[in-house]
Amino acid sequence: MSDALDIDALVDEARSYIEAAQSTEEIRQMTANVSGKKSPIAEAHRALGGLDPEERKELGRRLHGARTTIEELIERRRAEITFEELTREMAGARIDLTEFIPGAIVAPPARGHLHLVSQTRDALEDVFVGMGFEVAEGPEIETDWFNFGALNIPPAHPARGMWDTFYLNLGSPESTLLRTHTSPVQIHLMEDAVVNGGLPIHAVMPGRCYRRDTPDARHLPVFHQIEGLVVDRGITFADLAGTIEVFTTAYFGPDIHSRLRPAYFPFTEPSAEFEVTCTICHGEGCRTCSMTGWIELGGCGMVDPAVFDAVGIDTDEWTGFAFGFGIDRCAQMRHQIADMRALIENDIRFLRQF
Ligand code: FA5
Repeated sequence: MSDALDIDALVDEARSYIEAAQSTEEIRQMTANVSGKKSPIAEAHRALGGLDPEERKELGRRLHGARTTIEELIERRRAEITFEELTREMAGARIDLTEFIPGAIVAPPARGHLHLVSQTRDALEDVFVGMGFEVAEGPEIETDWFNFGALNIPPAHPARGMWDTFYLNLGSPESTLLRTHTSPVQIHLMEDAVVNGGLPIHAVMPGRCYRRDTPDARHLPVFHQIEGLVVDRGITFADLAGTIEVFTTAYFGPDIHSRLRPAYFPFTEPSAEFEVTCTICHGEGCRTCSMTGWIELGGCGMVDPAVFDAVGIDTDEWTGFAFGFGIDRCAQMRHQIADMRALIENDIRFLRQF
């Protein structure tokens, strides 16, 4: 008992029991065996009583050290086992939803795709980029000047009635509004070109527009237009008509043609309405095109000199044309959608067809 090796062997034996324990229950049993009342260390303590005082003091100190070591080993193993058991329990508690959905493992979740209007905007941009146009964008919140004034529509001009406007702070000195068309982006581009020497301009400008229009089969209060602007030397109406026709056949296919009909816009002179063959009846006449065989897509014309004056472009040197048409209307025509409101109803059965 007084041999130091006995105490080391006692600790080693306890250690091997402690390390062998694999569960909370085994830890409980093992603790009783290696440090309980009937454990070898407890017996060694009891045997101290028969020793002389000096020997008892020395051996008592070493036995106390051995007990501390054993208790530390037990606590460390207990912590390890608690962690292992918790980890196992948490893994078991995770709900595997695929168990409840037959075929879920073999059928991955369906992937979404771009909305038809976004796809149409991208396709339109591609056609115009192929024709040599650049793509630009402008703000959706505009001042009165960009949406109307610079476009030759002064305050109280009767033409303002063409665009029923959502004003944001009507009556303030610099009133702001939600743009009613993409034409104000023309003004941004031309002002920028004048300041930074950016003429000539060949650009298209897609974007969202807002009007207090009552929704119906052909109108939404929030819709999309794509604007076109060319400012160069020697530009004529023939360039405009040719551009519209090339675009029409490139986007809608060789059977669909365009025609221009006289119209009025304050920012173009002369102005025209741009129509394409009705894709539903291929020009024969149907309910959608009111038996005319044609569908209106947008407006166009030669840039009015008053607009060039507003932005400071020299009308002796430069001429230009502009057009603006509905992206939603293009999607409607290309995919023969009877009612435009379907585009914003978010019915997944409709949307996933495109
Ligand atoms: C304009 O907005 C002019 N800025 C177009 C323009 C540009 C003319 C450059 C000349 C030069 P208009 O209000 O007609 O014009 O609208 C053009 C097209 O936008 C319409 O033909 C239609 O395709 C689409 N559009 C207009 N309002 C709506 C609406 N509420 N919902 C869906 N599409 C609309």
